[in-house]
Amino acid sequence: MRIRKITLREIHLRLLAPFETSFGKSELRRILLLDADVDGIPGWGESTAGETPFYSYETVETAWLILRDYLWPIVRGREIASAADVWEMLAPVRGHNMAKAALETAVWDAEARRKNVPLAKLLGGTREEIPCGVSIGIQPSIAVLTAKVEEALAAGYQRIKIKIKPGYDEEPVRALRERFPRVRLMVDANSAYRLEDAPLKRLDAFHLMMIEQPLGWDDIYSHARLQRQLETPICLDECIHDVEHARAAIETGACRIINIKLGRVGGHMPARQIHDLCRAKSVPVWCGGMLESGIGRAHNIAMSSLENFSLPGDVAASARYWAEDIIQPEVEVTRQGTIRIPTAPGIGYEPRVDRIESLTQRREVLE
Ligand code: OSB
Ligand code: MG
Repeated sequence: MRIRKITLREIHLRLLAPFETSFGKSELRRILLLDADVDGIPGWGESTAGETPFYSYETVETAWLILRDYLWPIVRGREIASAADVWEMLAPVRGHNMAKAALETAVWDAEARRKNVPLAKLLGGTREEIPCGVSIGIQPSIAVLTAKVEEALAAGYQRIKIKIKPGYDEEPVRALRERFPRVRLMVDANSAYRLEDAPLKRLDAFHLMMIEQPLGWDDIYSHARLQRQLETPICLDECIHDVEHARAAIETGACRIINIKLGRVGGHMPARQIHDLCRAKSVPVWCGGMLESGIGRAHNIAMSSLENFSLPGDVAASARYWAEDIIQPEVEVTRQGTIRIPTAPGIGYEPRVDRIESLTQRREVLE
């Protein structure tokens, strides 16, 4: 197959509520969408690059530039045997995984549509539904936080993750543990701590499922030192950009769980490599979220159908984020806190092209 054309689009989507982490607050999402024309068949992808370079060095601007000036020229006019080959083709560009993922995942969608199979099946997924959790941002008070947790549990979500930062850690965790003694609870620090910070060790008292990415975004070594001092498993997010990072983290004991994000690792192929390595090492994985629109969310759901995605991920219902999503149907979560893998071809949800057009702030067509 050949990619005849790609369209880059920036859409703006306002979150229902601001999402606050240790690195900042997000309200209006700027989202880079990519749609590819693969021999006349459309494929859709989303770059999860943020508005700011505070989670990773990539932003909407860098992803756009790398796609236009470096990734598109690599694939333009080339015969591609399978979406599985795109990742290797893009390897000459170092890093910029979120830009790569937008393109790579779009080709997977197109290939699945062409073969008339759900993307989950094409990827080798075995699950019919996936377990879901929620990620709850930093809240103005413990009372508000508790109410948000209550609401998510009432909706059926299987685990609760809260964001923490220095000064907002032990207290909210203690409050939630007292109120919900048996709930599956975890925290995500987004690299806000240093190895010597005492609050991390104090979190061992609360039987958390895991502590996600407490230390430096590129510092596997310090996580290995920290994990030796903690009972609670460490889960790495920011540190894992490819399968060799995952290997280094597992072999040095820097984590016992890995969060896989399509954007951070560069697409479905590298995600599957990490998934397979983790399975071989008996390390469970789960799918992280980046406040995606329905397109990125649909790709997350397809990826999460792989066997070793055994822990509830951060992939939640569209209605937790948006007044109206850009896919049809929207992503819904069952009373049991699961999402059923769609059975329609490709990502399994239809992009609402008219709505996407009306949200588009800028566009560039590359032929
Ligand atoms: O670290 O998992 C993270 C959102 C933006 C950037 C980083 C992270 C997150 C989340 C949100 O936790 C997960 C979601 O999409 O609900
Ligand atoms: Mg995280």
